[in-house]
Amino acid sequence: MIKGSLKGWWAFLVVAMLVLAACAPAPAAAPAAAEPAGDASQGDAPAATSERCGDSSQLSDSISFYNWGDYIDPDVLTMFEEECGVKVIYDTFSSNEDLLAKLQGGATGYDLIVPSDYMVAIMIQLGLLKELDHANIPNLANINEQFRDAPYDPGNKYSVPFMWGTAGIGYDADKVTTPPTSLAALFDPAQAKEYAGKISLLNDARETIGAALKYLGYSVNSTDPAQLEEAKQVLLAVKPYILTFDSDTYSDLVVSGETVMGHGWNGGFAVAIDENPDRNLGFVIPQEGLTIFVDTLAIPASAPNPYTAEVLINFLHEPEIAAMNTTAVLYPTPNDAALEFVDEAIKNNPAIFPSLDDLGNTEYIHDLGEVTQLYERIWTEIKAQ
Ligand code: N2P
Repeated sequence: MIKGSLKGWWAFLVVAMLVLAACAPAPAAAPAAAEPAGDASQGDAPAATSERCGDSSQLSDSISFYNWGDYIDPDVLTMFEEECGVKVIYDTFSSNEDLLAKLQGGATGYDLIVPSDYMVAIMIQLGLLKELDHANIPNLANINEQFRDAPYDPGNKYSVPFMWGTAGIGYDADKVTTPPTSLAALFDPAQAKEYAGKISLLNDARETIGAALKYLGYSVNSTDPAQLEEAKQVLLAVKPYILTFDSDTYSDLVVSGETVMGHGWNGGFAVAIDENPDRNLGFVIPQEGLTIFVDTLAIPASAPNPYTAEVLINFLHEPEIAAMNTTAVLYPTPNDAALEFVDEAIKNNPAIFPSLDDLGNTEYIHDLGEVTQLYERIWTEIKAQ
């Protein structure tokens, strides 16, 4: 268990982002492609852009960035807009599957997206990503070797790691009898019943079925139909005690007292812990282990402004910029050069920067090919019940 003690002005910005995200209407379609449709909009680009902006004559007027919620320091986007003269059209999604559905549904306006590891593999196979020109992304060299050249994208041909993290359980220690250490807190009906209506689970087929599989002692990547059926039964048995399946506000729910514990990702809870130093909030990776992820910056094959997207990827991996982001969203950056600009209190907080040596039971989600459909079917059944 960890407790937060960090304080920061950025907390306000994160809350503001949450409020904005909550108020924003769900976009019916991808934002319109920037005008003109081509990448270059010579003449319009401001005369003086910083050296962090690449070749200004090739920059588009705007760029459409589709990211997870609460996953950027808004100041970074403003800096990019002001420094490079490119307007950022920013929108958010809540799961890899939603992102995929958006692209498969024919959305063509996005220039920069943030798929996780396994989703990169899926999108490469489907031809949905554009090969990156590494010459435009020299800051790739700042990425820790452990996160480069991963099996989901050998050679980082299509993706650059953005942030990484783990799933776990966040909780209010003043409202639970004992702080959770095991997935049994969520999935043993006898235990979950004690907090009936005060528990949330991620709204994410692979994460949540994966968590139930982990509780049962199986892999989050199980392809065994019998194990998957067992996981489904686990989820159905506790569903009456689940307030909501939610991937965006799980930590707010604990803060507001609507839940006492929730399944979520580390940074979301780390921000809540940090913003509420007077509360007894905690986050734990359960003893059974759970998921670890690397979310990446990638460019859709259909992107109208791929050059500008590469420039933004590179900008996001300037050491100071990556440090700003990690400090705001409290997910660990894979950018080694950024670490000297990150507070010791953040770097040494194991809930924010888990020790990579200490994650033995955690697993990356893998692309399971056709078995994915079985997960989707089970997920639909669980949600429908
Ligand atoms: C940020 C979401 C983290 C993404 N709110 C998990 N892959």
